[in-house]
Amino acid sequence: MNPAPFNDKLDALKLRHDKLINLSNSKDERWSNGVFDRYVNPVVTAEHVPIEWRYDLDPASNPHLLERLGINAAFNAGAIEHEGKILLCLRVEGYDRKSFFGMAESANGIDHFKFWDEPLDLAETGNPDTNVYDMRLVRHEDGWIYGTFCTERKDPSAPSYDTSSAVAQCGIVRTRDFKKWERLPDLQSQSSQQRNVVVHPEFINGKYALYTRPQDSFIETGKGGGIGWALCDSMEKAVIVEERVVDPRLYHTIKEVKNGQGPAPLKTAKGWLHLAHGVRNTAAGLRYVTYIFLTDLKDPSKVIASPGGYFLAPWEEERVGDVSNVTFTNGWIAKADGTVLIYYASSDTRMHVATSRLDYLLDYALNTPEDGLTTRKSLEARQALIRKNQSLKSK
Ligand code: M1P
Repeated sequence: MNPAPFNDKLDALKLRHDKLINLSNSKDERWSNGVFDRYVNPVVTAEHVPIEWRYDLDPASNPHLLERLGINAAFNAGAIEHEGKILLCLRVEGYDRKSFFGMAESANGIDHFKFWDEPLDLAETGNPDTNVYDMRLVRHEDGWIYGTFCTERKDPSAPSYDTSSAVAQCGIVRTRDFKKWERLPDLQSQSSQQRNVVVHPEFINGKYALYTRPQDSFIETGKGGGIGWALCDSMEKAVIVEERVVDPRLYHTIKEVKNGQGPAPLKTAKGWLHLAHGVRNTAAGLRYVTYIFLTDLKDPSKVIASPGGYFLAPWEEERVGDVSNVTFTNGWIAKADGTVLIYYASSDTRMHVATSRLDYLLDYALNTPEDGLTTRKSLEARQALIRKNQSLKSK
């Protein structure tokens, strides 16, 4: 059998890719909790990545049209609305395990996401990043759009036989137009490990405010952990001297092992609405779910509502992937009409969208009972609900 000619193979490859980009999305009718809608298709996958990023398309150097630089996954995207378009800044991971950032855009935020021609050209600081991931994009009132992300490097204090210990810190970029990006010095804090650092969109007492996640080691939280809060004078040389945990991890909750701020909070009439991830351990490994909480409008470090349990967790096929049983979010967008687009990745593999409304999310935040922390309290909350419904029937 003769192999197909180069041009036939290329046409087939392009057709397949175009078909995927042009695939329309629709609400998944299997899901219904009233709080948010899920969608049938993921919004971005590894297969959405342009073929020019993966194949050498020159018949002279690649006559068999073999893939040269494969893409393993596209996930954990920051999100922002810009000039009427929905932009995602994705963690694109090659077969070599290294991630980089790729911008993809869509008119409606639900389907037809298309990557820009080239990945984000991230500059290095004097200390090269071994890996970068999980960008949070924030339009700050100072006029810049900040991107904070995790920069990971080998732990210099690890013994020579230890080839996996790493130090995670917060890298910072800023842009005004998403074309020119300026890399700023990494955040300096007292914590030896920082991931999930997010800039608050407004000044607090004239200072920049950051959500942090101090940890003692790369995987283990140690004595640290929880969503932290810190102020700093400048983003051009961001230094925080004091970090305070404002949303701690707690025994026998969905954030027992660790947690982290998702995207920047959304401003509502009743407070700042936060989306975060919480992690617990199981016999099958860590389970990552997302949760919501509300903080005070004037003092965003003060939690004023804390609905118990998870908001969105791995469901059906989302449960399986490179790191199974994970939902992770670092992007959401509140549109002018009240719609909220919630971007979440499943199992460190692909990106999804869920849609809700700001008033629904506030209702959820204010009216979902808190985790009572004991089975008795939890039972009492459910009994109260059942009895209330029974009394409605007898009226
Ligand atoms: O594998 C699940 C997630 O693990 C890390 O999140 P956290 O810092 O909260 O532990 C990150 O590596 C994240 O990218 C990943 O999705």
